[in-house]
Amino acid sequence: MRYYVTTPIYYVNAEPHLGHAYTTVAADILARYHRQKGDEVFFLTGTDEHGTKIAQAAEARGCTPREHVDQMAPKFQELTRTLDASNDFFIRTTDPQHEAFVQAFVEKLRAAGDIEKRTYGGLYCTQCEAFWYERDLAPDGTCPDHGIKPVYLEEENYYFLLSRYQDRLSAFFRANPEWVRPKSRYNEALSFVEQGLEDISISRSSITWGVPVPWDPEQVIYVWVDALVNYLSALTYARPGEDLSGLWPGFHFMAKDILKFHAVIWPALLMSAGYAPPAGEFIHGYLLMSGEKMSKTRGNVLDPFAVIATYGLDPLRFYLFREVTFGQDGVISMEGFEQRYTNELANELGNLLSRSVSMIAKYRGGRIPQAGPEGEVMTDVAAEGEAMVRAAGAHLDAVEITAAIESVWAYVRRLNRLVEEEAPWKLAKDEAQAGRLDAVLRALAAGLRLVALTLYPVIPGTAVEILRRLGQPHGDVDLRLDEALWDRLEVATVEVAPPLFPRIERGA
Ligand code: ME8
Repeated sequence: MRYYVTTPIYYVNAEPHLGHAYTTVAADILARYHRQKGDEVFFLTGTDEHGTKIAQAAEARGCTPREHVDQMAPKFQELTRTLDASNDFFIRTTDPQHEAFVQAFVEKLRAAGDIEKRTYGGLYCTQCEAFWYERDLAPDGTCPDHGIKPVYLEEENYYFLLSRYQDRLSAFFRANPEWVRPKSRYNEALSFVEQGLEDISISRSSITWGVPVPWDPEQVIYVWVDALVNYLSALTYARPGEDLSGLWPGFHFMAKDILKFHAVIWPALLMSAGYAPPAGEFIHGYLLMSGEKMSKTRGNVLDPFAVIATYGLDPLRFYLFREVTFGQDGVISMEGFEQRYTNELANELGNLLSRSVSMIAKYRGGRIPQAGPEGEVMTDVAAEGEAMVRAAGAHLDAVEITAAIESVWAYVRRLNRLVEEEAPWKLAKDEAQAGRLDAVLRALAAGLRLVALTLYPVIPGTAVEILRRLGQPHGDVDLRLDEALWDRLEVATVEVAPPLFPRIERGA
């Protein structure tokens, strides 16, 4: 199976923030999961560098757009690395190969007879890089996404005849009821299509920071067309000498702010240019801080670099997907983060590993016991562990990241109960119970190994560390899900080491 997965390409008008980190980690979780299944995965992320919004940001900083994007793009690349995202390529829309591809793409729209020159005037929000109808604005006339007033803009531009695609889009939606998820977003996009589509301007004459329209270099291509096309262009030059076009169609992740572009305009552009529509799209909700969407324009952003520097990467990756049901909006806070860090990561998972490893060290000289006849008493724990692996997988197949984590966590708690119920420290005092103690210690190691393999997509560093401390192989092939069987536990020597999640030092 092929799995081509993308994030939005982020605007480089300001610093990267936690909202960007969120989508990148979501796509990374799915990319890692599909690699564990043995799929051929290609994971793309990148930056959106043209358009008015970027040109204005550059002007405000007193530099040229080129200087601006060359300073900002590396910060987004650094975020990708800091998040340990396993992306196969990072695209910048100022890459010359991308620009050439965009020009060829709009030529295809023109060859299909879908481009016309017209004059249009309307209210334009630079932050959205989109026109708004007055009826869709907030009562005070501001853009509902950014809280600022759009400005009137009138230009003679090239139009893409989106209205022509209404029937084909409706038919595509009806034939593929799951192509946009969750369902509420599918319904929203479909109703947008069925309300009647208007043609859209796909060029700008008032700005110069963009890809020139090939047949009229006085105009530049509308930044959204330029941006969407990245999902195709990247495949032509991500691996020099290799054409990856066969990976299309891809699966897109994004938040609901850019649903219409991806679920309505993008498939129509693809149809016009002769490509298949996307394989699917998952539209997640907003991370909210104190009840408001976290956004650069509103200035209420959390700096992912700072959180990671203080607490480490995996606690952040875990918290975002544990706390906020993936697909819904959710409030995040530092207090909530610290609570989950302490209660779940440090106490439930971290302690389970420390206890298990130190009991194996203390009672069995650090060697995981062989499977013996008393192993029978652990059949329930074994069956539940393998069922947990399947349940988490089914959730990830359905892009239910939060539910997948919940399946694993119920099992982490199950293993903690096992320790309490069996009280290995008591078994250790009775020579007659030696077989049972072997079985319990072995079960803890086997269970933790399954936990590590299933949590790997979400907290890869921690998962590999758990396997390492249990003396288990942890190379790419060892992480494959077909290895996630109870009996694959190797008899190995464990390593006693400091807590996985150290206590948070206040005021440090
Ligand atoms: O829209 N909660 O770029 P952008 C959750 N360049 N996700 C959030 C978020 C929040 N508070 N804030 C941002 C653009 N995001 C275009 C995309 S794609 C061809 C072009 C994430 O920098 C989320 O994925 O404004 C959202 O869709 C994206 O960042 C918007 O990033």
